[in-house]
Amino acid sequence: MDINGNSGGEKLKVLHVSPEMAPLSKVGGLADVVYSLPRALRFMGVDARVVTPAYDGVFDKVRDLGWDLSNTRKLLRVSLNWEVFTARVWRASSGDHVIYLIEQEELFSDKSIYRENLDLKGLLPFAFLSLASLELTRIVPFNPHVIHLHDWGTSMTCIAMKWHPYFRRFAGDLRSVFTIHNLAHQGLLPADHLQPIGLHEAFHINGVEFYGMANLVKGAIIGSDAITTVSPTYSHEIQGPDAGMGLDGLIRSHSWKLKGILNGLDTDYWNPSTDPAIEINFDVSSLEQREKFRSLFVKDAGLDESQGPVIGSVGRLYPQKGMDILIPAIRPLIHEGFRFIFLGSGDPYFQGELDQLAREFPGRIRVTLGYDESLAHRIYGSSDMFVMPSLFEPCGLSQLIALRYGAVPIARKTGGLADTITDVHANPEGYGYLFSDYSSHSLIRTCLRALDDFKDPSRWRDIIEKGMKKDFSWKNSALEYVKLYKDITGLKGHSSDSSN
Ligand code: NHF
Repeated sequence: MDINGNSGGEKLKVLHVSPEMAPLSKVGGLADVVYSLPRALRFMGVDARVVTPAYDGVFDKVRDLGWDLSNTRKLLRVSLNWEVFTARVWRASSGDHVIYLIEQEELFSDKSIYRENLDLKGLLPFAFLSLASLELTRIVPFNPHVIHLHDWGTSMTCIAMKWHPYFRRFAGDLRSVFTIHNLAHQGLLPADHLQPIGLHEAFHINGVEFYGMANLVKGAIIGSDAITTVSPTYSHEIQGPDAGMGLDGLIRSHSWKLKGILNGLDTDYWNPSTDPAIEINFDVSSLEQREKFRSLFVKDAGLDESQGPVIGSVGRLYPQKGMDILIPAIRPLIHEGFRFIFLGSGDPYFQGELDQLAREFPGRIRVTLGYDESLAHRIYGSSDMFVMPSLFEPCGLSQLIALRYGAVPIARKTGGLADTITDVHANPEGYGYLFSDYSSHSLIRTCLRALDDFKDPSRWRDIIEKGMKKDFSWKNSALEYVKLYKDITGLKGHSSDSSN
């Protein structure tokens, strides 16, 4: 393969299938990856495209972004639950980045994307997207070598390529990659949901069967040509009982086709020197500008003007994110002089606890429930420290953003956090703080370690600079995906191929 991803003259073609893609639709980090990975791949000469649903409001967003949009006038038809569903296919493009948008009002009306309960009605949109993506390769002039699937919601594509009476014919030349972004979501269904989506032949011990239920991720682990997960450490953790969530044995026996590839960051979008959400832009060589922005923002946010550090937190308020060790740590840390700024939503219990703390400590903790993209940017650009005490973290994008924006991460040593943060006290080149034990006590001790360093301005500046200089762009990770695609397709390059 040459540097442009061209393999012996033929361009590698990859279709990414995902229920969410930023900035058109987003629930979590998956949406960001599906936007930025294909762009990075295109930069390497791979023709990487995306197929994703056109939920309500998506066309307006495409227009607002100034992307091109055209109706391909092609229709997709897939029969599910003894009914034929028809969808229109739109082609959106931003520069050379091509996205196929599937418009199906009945199935893709729910903007919240994932439902609490995976009943048949909740499953059909995902089944449609999974199967229609295969059909798409026949009706648009794009015939991929690889179909790249993301999480349980699109796992039915490779399950169908193996066990669906009609869709198994697609397995011929097409290879599949299944990426696990979060093994906590496995697409667990009652077995009788399989017949209506045509996947009943997959219901056996070497297919999707899982203690009498159907487990879609299990089927994809077996059915795909390659499995990836979003950091090397998480790829090891899911082979053990804690993070394996019941699938560790199966994953161990398929580890020959498993690879951990770290997610990258869209460094054009997440750039503190050009970010329009930040009133005073800065970079690593102008940290005094950051300091000015910090003073401005801390005041605006209603925090008092004391000397202690501000800890930022942006993300979903779920147990996975370590909220149950973070919340009990807040009071003692406030007494040590810390201030907090939270942005997120999720579990009503955690929301209530944070609200209560905000009432108890006005000026010391500011809580915004919900999501506000511009506020998120400002929190990254102004906090002294950024906390991520996750129970598990497949990759995590927030710590990468925090590093780039000069907020020093304090995180639990798990998954992608362990792969991307080097502890200041474990390594002279360190630029963050890690702890292993999942407890409020360890978290507090780690914050106090950071506080000691914070009190020494030149040391603190050095730590910030080291973090800001780290390169977490997609460059290296996209190259690893290119290698993987080549391996599974057998599309070998020239002998001069630098990536071989
Ligand atoms: O970064 C995108 C994201 C990860 O750690 C994150 C997670 C879900 O939990 O790959 O997926």
